[in-house]
Amino acid sequence: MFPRPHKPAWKLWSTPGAWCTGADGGRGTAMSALKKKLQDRIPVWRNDLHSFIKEHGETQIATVSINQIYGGMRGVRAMICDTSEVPPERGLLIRGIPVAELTGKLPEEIFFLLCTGELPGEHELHDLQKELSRRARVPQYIWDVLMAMPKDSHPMAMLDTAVLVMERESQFRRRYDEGMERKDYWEAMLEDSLDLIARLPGIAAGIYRIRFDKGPRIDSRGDLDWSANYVHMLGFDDPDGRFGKMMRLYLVLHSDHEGGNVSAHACHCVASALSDAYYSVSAGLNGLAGPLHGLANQECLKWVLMVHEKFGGVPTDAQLREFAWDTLKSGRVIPGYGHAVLRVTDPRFDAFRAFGLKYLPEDPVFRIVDQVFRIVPDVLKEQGKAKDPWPNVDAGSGALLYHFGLKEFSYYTVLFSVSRALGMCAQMIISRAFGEAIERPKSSTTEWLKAKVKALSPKLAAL
Ligand code: FAM
Repeated sequence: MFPRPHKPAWKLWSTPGAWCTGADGGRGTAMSALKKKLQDRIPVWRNDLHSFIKEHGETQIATVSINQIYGGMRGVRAMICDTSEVPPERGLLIRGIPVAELTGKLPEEIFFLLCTGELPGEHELHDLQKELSRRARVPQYIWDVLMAMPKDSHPMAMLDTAVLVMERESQFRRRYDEGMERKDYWEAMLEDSLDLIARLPGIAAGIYRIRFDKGPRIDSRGDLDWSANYVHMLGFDDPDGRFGKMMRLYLVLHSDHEGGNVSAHACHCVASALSDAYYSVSAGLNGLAGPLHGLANQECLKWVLMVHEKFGGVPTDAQLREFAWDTLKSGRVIPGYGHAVLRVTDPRFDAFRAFGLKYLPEDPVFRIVDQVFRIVPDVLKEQGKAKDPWPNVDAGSGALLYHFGLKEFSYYTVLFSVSRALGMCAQMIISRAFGEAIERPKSSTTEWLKAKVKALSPKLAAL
């Protein structure tokens, strides 16, 4: 089948309602509660969007400076993400709810919220858990591929490979090839997303056990929720349930962080070419593996442990201040601090810190994390470079994982990935439902920019 020309779907909504038929294409197949909710919501969203774009499509909402072009497009409002937003002075809101109010929820509940804008009711949650459990089995071919990888492969490279190798199972690609109608794209994306999300804990836990010689893989259990199953398959003893609680919190807090961060944006960009969920999430994971993004959590713990080792425990405030300055003077960043968008302490850091204060206040590594929080913002302010001197999500999570015995730093970004897949998938489902266009911003050469500036400035033109 030849690819069809891709017009943004809203341009095709000339007949309101044309995109509003049942998402199961009238086939009347059994439908999950999540799919049913989306099927109810999507026509409403589409009609609303159609009227909005029709009425205001030409309204200018932003301009772009040369600083922004060379500065990683910071602050340029040029994409849509309805699942979550990050106001610089408040931090993460998931569908308008501050993340601090969601810390007692299950990751599955967050996924439902990200997709639909509502937390699931009891029946809807149970139904989603059943869906995930039904799809959780990891096929043998994935293990064969992972086992064939070099022993020193980074766990992120292993996770990414596993995601990519599953592409052969994509329902979106199969149905696209069969001529699926555009109004049904979101439904196929939902199917792929559920398959992927269901399998990720098993795959990620398997990677942990293979990569770090932890013994045979552990099968999932039908009676456990998504995150409890992950903990079970990692193979940790958790007699008092604290590790399980921490992992649930971890998987909630990392789930989404609006659309412009590297992983979400890479995923969105690739998905906009109608690449399926496996290709797109794989692209997002490659971005998450970078040290300025998802890898910062491993870097951060390394830094804290260096402090611990150098001073033989918790240092004095003066020693820590000096250590922080030494890091800056050597041209390195202090990992876990600063943010491209946030201008306050990340509420996700606050949530981890609250957990640490409650469950492991005497742990020396956690005490250093807490001390860094008291000392480093002032050091960064004094240095005067970082626009945000406050801790981000990565500043505290590693110390908690370390406390519970998960000491293999290079695995930490895999945990982040399992959680972030929830947001990436939810964003792709919504973007397919909205029929968003293929991304294709215009780039400029530096010569073009210089000529433009000259033309705009009469004084420069006269030179
Ligand atoms: N330590 C030292 N310098 C820092 C810094 C930090 N923690 N944060 C920012 N700066 C520097 C930055 O390198 C830049 O220096 P140059 O002008 O010499 O290039 C200057 O301050 C201005 O940067 P900014 O505008 O405040 O930050 P950016 O938006 O360019 O970058 C981050 C944002 C997150 C990449 C940056 O703060 C950083 O490198 N932090 C440390 C790594 C980290 O924790 N990353 C995780 C981010 C997290 F949210 C995630 O994605 N998981």
